Amino acid sequence: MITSPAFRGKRYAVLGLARSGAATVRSLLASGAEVTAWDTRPEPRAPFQGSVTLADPLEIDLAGYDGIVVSPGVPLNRHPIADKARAAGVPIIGDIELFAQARPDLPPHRVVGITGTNGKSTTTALIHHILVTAGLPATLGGNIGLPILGQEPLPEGGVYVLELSSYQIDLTQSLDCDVALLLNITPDHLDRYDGFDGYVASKQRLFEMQSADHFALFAAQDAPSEAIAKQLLDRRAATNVGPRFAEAFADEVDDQDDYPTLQGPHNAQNIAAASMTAMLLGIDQDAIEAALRSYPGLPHRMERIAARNGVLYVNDSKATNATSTAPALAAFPPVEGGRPRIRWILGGRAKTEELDACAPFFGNVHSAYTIGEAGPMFARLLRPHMPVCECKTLDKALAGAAAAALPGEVVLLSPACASFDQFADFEARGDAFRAAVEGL
Ligand code: UMA
Ligand code: ADP
Repeated sequence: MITSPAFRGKRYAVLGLARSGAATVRSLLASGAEVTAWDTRPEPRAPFQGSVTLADPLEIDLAGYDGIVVSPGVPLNRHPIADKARAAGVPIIGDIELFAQARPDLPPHRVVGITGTNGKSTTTALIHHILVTAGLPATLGGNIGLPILGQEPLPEGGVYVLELSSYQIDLTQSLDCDVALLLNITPDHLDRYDGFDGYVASKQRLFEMQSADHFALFAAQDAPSEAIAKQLLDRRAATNVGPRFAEAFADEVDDQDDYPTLQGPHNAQNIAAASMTAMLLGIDQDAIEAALRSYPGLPHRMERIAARNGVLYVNDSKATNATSTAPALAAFPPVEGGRPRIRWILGGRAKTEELDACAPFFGNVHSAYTIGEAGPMFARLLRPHMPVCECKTLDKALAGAAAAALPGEVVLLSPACASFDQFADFEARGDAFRAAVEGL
């Protein structure tokens, strides 16, 4: 685990004791800090009985605390802890900020921070794979599921590759990434922000924390990315403050056919972004290409689970918004002169009441099978374009799609929704899909 003398003798309140909160408490205790910890659910509190003071930070006097460490899943925009901490003058931070504060005592290293609406985990894992293949000590963590404070410190010359959600950036004030990468920005997580502008501003803060000899890398030419890049360029031109500017272009990716786990137009963006990051870190082109060829891929992202009776079953459970589902639909066009071949399972808890990003690829879909809360809304949107079965549950949707699918077709779970209405998370949803396919 990562610990730091910077935390010794300090007092922290930790709110949220799931993955990141639990790792935070362990690191703080091992560093010699005094910890008050809380989770609204009793189960995550249980392991800390006896080792910390268990108390709700909303119920205690916060005077004298050095920080309130909040989990990214706590909705700061509406949770009363935000006002209470402000009133007490105690900073609200997250585990990534604690990592940033621990950095001066770690062996000399570099940090890559990856953010964006879609493609973060793929690109984070890909950058990590390139670095390790090239022989550098590297570790990955953050929003990809692995709290960074739970990782072993790297030896000198190591690279920490951090996937950063906007929630995590909101809780971070001093992370100066050697390379900060913005993949793309489209509407997402709007329940946590004051409109789309608030979400964009959150992403922008990653670059505002960078110093002048570091790189801000942009991989998309969408309007919000360009606006952030322009502000950085203007600021640097006027004051010489802020990071150096770099860009990656998906349409300059050659030989994508040689990278079997990185197919589809969205992965061209991920390849371009990861390759440019590696170049900025000094990795040579041959090593980068070798790693692109051997990248094993991540589960739940366009994961080919099985081929049964000529029907391919694909688990893209991680596609939790319409923009991330669009490339999955694009990846299976009709075979020459043929009819559409996707049987599309979608639905869950919708982020927005539309499927506009997917509309250009409706012609690739034979029929839709809707599930979850968004099922009726999606059925209404899709009926003018394709046959729709309102199946309600994943099991029924898969059974219906599998029974009807003909050889050459693809049964695709790419839900364009969060999973929380019916599953613990996207991984549980993808695992349920896999189990159901295996049981066919
Ligand atoms: N809780 C309270 N009070 C509240 C609200 C929540 O006590 O008012 C407690 C909950 O009971 C729960 C904990 O706080 O025990 C929630 O913490 P969490 O949801 O932050 O869970 P972690 O396991 O710590 O996971 C977090 C990230 N979760 C979120 O951002 C929602 C994980 O990202 C990340 O991998 C992990 O830290 C390790 O760094 C997941 C995610 O879904 C993958 N991210 C979102 C996404 O990708 O769309 C942003
Ligand atoms: P994130 O961690 O940002 O959620 P992932 O790499 O886990 O991103 O991919 C999530 C889903 O988004 C995948 O299932 C894939 O369909 C889609 N996706 C991946 N990369 C991109 C991209 N660059 N642009 C748009 N969609 C993408």
